[in-house]
Amino acid sequence: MNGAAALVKMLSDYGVEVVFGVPGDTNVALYGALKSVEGAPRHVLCRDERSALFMADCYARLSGKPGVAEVPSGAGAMYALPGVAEANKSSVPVILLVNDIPRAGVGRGTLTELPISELFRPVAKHVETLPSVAKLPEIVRRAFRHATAGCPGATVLALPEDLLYEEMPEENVSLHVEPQCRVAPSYRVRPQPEAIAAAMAALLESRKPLIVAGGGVNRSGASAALTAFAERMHVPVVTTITGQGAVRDDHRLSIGIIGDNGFHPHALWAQENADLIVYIGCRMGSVATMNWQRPAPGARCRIVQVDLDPEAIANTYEIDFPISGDARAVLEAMLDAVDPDYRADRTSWVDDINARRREFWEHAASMVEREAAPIRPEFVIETLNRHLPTPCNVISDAGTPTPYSTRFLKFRDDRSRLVIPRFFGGLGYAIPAVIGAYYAAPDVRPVGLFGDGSLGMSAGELETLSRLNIPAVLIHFNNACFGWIKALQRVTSTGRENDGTFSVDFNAYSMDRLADVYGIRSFRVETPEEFESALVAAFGHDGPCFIDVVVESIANRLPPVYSWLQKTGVNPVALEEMASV
Ligand SMILES: Cc1ncc(C[n+]2csc(CCOP(=O)(O)OP(=O)(O)O)c2C)c(N)n1
Ligand SMILES: [Mg+2]
Repeated sequence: MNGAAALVKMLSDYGVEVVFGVPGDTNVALYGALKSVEGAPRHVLCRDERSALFMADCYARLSGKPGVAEVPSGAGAMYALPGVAEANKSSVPVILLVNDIPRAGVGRGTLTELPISELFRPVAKHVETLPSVAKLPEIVRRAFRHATAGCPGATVLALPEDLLYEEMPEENVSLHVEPQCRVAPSYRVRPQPEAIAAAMAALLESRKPLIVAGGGVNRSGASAALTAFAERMHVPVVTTITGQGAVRDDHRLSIGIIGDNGFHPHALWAQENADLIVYIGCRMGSVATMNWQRPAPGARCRIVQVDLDPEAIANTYEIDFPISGDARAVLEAMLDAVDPDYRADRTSWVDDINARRREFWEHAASMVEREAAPIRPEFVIETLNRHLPTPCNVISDAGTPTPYSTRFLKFRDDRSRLVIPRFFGGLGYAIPAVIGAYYAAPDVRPVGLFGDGSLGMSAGELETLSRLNIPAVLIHFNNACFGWIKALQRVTSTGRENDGTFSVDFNAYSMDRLADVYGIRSFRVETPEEFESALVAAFGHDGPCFIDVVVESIANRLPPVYSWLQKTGVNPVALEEMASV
């Protein structure tokens, strides 16, 4: 057995079902093994390494298993960087295999030579270069352990191709795998009992507590534990964008989202009026705290912060009750600590929040422009709410889809998820990501939401989608511009000529024709009725579909982005000032 075959056998024993990749001059050994080793993972041929990594990222977010990608040396490795960085910062377990140049060429100006470990060190959790074929099993195990243990993240292995051709010695080498590292988190870090006791004592005293669920809750698979804890303690839950979906949207205690992008006024009200806030799996960074203004500095509200990474605790706020541990393990420990006779009574607090929540949704429903053309983005989401199959996985890119889907998309089941790669918000994620989503959950319909700027960066993967017949429904927000940036320029412009916008416009095209080239069922939609019937047809079709929707430009009417509304003198939380919807 050569090194490549041993690698593929180990991937298979780790339960890797699919490897996303792009071939190059250095991938021949690996491809030979992927083709011939029995039980080898399926190889998904991608059209761009960026996409391969985005597929692996989304696969991992939705399956909880490490997403594996492979790329060639040099340019291929460089193109893989964005997805490694996003996965790592979002604590998503991703493993990148770089098929590197043979060792004999190192330092000799070999075509595509690049210091892989130096390139990836700042953006990955762990990077290692294979020094000899006998070390391969060990570094593969380390890669899975680093990806899944502690705070999950991205790991990169540089594999000189000559070593993958070498025979694996039989003596003193074991190809065993560590079964716990097949999923993340591989080791659930339990909290300290004293920390739980202190936080629970404060929570029992609190009359107006609130839980803020961040991305860590979804990473740790803590939805059921969170729902059970919130119900037992009668504590309302708000989420950040990456925590969305942690408690189903129609639950009485699932209030809405906080943060700049798509915030719900009633969720912010709850945050402002709480006397104790439990942040779980939330770093309390710039987005979730609106540049550290919410909670207001010096506010008289006590804070519990739960994070897997103790170094992330109290980094931006003074924390009254720090708890280090896995989100699910902490919630289970807190639930265990509740006296069986305890009866929570926070009815008036929960009622107050829900009254505001109801008022918001009634107002929003009364303001949806159902006739407008170009179509309003909120109409797109509202219509999706009525037609999405249950469950479904929705993946959204930066630009118009983000604030509108975070604010208006509603899931009424426990399994559906909204995935937004929020740490870097790189455009061009959603189209490849629906492919990763499909392999993570083949029985769940993946839906991609993205703008025309984003499409320009990932259109090549329409071929992959078609070739693999992935039954994704792609919804293209076509506004002929980098709308988000155009809007930002308008918000910040101080009366320059040409309304202050600069170098953000495209020509207008019918992009359904592009999908058509690949044999993807496509629709061009300019009116609300056309959108509604296209959605019905798309969800009725079991192959890939592309809906090209001519939407109102985000630059023409402000989206629900708190800081932008504030900058233009609109009160972001006043319902009567909601421009529309
Ligand atoms: C790779 C990358 N480059 C640049 C940006 C900055 N950026 C954020 S939103 C945006 C405009 C998005 O345009 P489009 O996809 O058409 O969506 P729209 O805002 O028009 O709805 C840009 C350029 C980014 N997020 N990612
Ligand atoms: Mg656009």
